[in-house]
Amino acid sequence: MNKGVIARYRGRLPVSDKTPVVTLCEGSTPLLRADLLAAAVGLREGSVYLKLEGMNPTGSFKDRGMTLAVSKALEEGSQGVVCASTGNTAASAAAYAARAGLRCIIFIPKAGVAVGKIAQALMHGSELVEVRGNFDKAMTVSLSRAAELGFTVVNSVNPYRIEGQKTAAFEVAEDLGAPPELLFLPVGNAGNITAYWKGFCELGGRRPRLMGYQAAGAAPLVLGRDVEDPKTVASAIRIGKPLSRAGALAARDQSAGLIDSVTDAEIIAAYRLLAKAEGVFCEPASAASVAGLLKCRREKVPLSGRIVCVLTGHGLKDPQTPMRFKYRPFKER
Ligand code: AN7
Repeated sequence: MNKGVIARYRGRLPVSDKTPVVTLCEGSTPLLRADLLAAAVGLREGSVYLKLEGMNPTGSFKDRGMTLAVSKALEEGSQGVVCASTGNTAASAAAYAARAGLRCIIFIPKAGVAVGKIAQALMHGSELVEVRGNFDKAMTVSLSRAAELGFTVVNSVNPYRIEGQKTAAFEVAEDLGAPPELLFLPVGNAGNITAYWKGFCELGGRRPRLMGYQAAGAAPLVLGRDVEDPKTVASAIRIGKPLSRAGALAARDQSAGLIDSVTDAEIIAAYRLLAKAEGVFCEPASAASVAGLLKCRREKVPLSGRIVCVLTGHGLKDPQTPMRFKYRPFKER
């Protein structure tokens, strides 16, 4: 039975017998073979896999880090948690705080958070503050309010978030029997790429090249400078000043990987391909990983060995984006 990532990886996480474990049985997510995608990039069957992080309890990878961050906040006697979020961190913090009996205060950008994530934050009883401006503004406001309140910040500046999220690397390596050659993932605040790298390093042995993808209109790590007004259809990664910049660049350089960008059109094409060809509905930001893989193919980047694309969040988080497209009506044939 899956009892959550703290139970599964207790020996590799900063917890003790005294840590009250707040879990929703996150982690142990599927690693799905994607043979049609493999064919689309010219590889043989069994070489491309999708890590379905949308199968976590609140529908995103954030739950791995949140179980640890909220458990430690409770252990340390915190009265509440605070975060800024493009939505998924908010939904996850709200759920784990509810379970822990802690207050949860959330700062979100006024425009552009997917509706499913707001529904989750509200249902779990968090106190939602809409900040005029983008995520980066919400982050600034959130940090100063948290300090005033004396509450725990559960953004990925909280080291327990990264500790929890590194468990995804352990699972991928266990499921494949070894780490993959290449691991593709979307990059926003860059906590996740930092966490995967930490996880693979702790495992020892051969480490994958980490291939991180930002949206072209929100690509500070590709441009090498902050983006004042980030723009992309992938609202989860609409971030101009990533918190874990240093971790991301270290992961890129030490793994001989790269951090590149994909356009909104490339993200949407991958998003639709995954749903239609593989039967996997992820949210737009998540499809940036697969858009990155397809871009590598187009640009003739050598692809070999086993490849994992991380799909960070579930498609139902954002039920509005699919309504923009045209669909084929029923026809006799
Ligand atoms: C689906 O919830 O930043 O590079 O505030 O929701 O670790 O930031 C979400 C980020 C990728 C990027 N995919 O991960 C937030 C938030 C999805 C996401 C990312 C996010 P990081």
